[in-house]
Amino acid sequence: MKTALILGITGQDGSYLAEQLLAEGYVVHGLVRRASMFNRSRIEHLRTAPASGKLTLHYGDLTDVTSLRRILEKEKPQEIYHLAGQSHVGLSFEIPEVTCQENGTATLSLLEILRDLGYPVKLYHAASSEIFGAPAAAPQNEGTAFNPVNPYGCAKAFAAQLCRVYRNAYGLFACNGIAYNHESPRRGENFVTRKITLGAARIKAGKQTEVLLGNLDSRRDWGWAPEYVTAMRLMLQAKAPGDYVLATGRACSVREFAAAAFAELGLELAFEGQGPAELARRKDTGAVVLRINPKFYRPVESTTLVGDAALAKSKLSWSAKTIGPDVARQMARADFAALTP
Ligand code: G4F
Repeated sequence: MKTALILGITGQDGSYLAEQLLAEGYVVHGLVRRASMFNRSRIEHLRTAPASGKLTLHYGDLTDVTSLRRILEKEKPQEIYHLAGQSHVGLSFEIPEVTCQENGTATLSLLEILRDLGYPVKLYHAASSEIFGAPAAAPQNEGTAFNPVNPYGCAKAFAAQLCRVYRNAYGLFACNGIAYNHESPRRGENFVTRKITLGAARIKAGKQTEVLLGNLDSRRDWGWAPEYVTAMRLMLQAKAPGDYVLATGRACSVREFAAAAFAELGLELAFEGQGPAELARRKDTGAVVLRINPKFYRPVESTTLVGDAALAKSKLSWSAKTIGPDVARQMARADFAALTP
């Protein structure tokens, strides 16, 4: 029986990964930050499920090296999935130091613990397409040069490169999953996809009147989170450690994503900036207006982020199945279903 430790188990990816590992028969340990309010809604169902005896949560923090070391020495997981840290790119401009401590320095501390651990362990590190930032070419693959354009991307690039260093210098089985955006109904509500699908669902249910967004022309390679966590597990079952791009290979704009989500719920959508005459005409038909608020713009936007996951396909037999507008439709349906008894 394998034992895994998930850092970031209460997040979107951590919760799906815990489900998949428990279904595979793993014993799963998760690190949970102590907070005055419980933040375990995404894994609550696992704590009452038949396999709940195989799930143990530990209070701890990535930045608390001693407690992390203690948990590792006691539980001796063969696989560690490092998914924790401040993951909002826009917010990383506001809190760059916390972002770099949690995503950068804390990863280095973890690597240092693993270097000294007296038994073999495999590490999955959640790197990100944001390490490429403003890449010279699209699509990007594992050989594309790092060129981050925000504090979050800088921290992830630092941590991803250190995983490579520890792999080469100390033979650590460390893998970087260079994941592009991956979404689901468990996505945090301040990421653009969830903001859109939850907004559409609430408008449909008469609980909200408009959605305020930033850059509608921004394009992202959006996939389906449960598929991406499968790739994380597969990476640690491979014979040798490596880095893998996880992506759909297709990008769509925020505007297109929103159009798909709203259409799925039978709502007509008008975009601010469509021109006054067109906007007035659409409003007359009862269309919902999607408004722009400059506060959601970023000082610098990442560009042309679209991934080539050919290596994951050939080495892990993994490919993304759910792509951009389909992700939007599934999320919108799930959000509306959750609002309507
Ligand atoms: O949903 P987002 O905040 O995701 P972003 O910045 O691409 O980052 C996500 O994916 C990365 C790659 O996998 C991860 F590393 C990272 O941790 C995170 O999971 O924004 C997507 C796009 C951006 O271009 C943003 O400018 O949507 C644009 N956008 C437009 N209006 C907005 C909004 N983003 C947010 N969060 N909120 C808006 O109102």
